[in-house]
Amino acid sequence: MNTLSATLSNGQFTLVYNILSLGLASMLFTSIFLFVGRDRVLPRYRMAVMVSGTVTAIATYHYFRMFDNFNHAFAGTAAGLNNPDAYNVGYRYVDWLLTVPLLLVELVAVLALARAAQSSILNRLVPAAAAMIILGYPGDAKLDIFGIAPSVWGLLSTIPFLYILYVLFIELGKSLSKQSEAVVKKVKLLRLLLIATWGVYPITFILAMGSTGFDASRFVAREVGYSIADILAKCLFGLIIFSIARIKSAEESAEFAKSEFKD
Ligand code: RET
Repeated sequence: MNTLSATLSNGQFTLVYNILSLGLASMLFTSIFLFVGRDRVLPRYRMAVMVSGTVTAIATYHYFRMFDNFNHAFAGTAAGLNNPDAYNVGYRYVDWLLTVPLLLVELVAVLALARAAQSSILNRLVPAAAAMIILGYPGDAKLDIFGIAPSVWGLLSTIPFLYILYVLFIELGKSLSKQSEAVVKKVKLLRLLLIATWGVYPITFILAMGSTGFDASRFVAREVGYSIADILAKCLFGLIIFSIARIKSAEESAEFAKSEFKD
């Protein structure tokens, strides 16, 4: 049943193998760094750092599953044998379902907003994030639900996606006036990273759409796109959260600043 494009070349196999391996290493060691570094911020910021570490720890597990699953499905590549149907994109979606709400929690937690503002923002962001991912899954997995095309699932998923961006940029922007200049600078960097990396997911989705059957180059584009976006959206994002927590800790406690920073 496999046509030629249904077979990964050796180069394509190695590329996906390496990118999943890089993803696994990035998630694992960022988790260790964040858990070990938890005490290098004031207690009120520890939750944000712990949640960041939990996000990368959850992703470590899923990257391990994906790596294993990829090897299983494509181990016969050198001999021209593939079993693309055995590759399960569901691991990514379960990973996102757990980690995207947590990423939003860590962002809000590090700002240490008043409790009411915090829950009002999260009560809107978390359901929207869940809807975005649940609606995207049938499109990526090419499930036949009521004959709805993958592109339509993608479009439906884009509605909560745009809503999340709106809340983050407009609503959260209002709370920034209460933060110091150094923190505002970092948070703006964080938002820029967020839009740049979160934007990669729908673009990757579109690149991978197209044909109904398995297509090697689309498959490779999807795995590379999602993996790079994941490394930036989870690891780099978590490390910037850690750095914001340290700046805020130093601003709020002279004793902390003295013990952690030279000047
Ligand atoms: C999908 C389907 C197509 C439309 C859109 C999508 C958006 C996905 C996003 C995922 C973010 C994941 C993150 C994971 C890190 O842990 C589902 C691909 C808009 C934005 C940040």
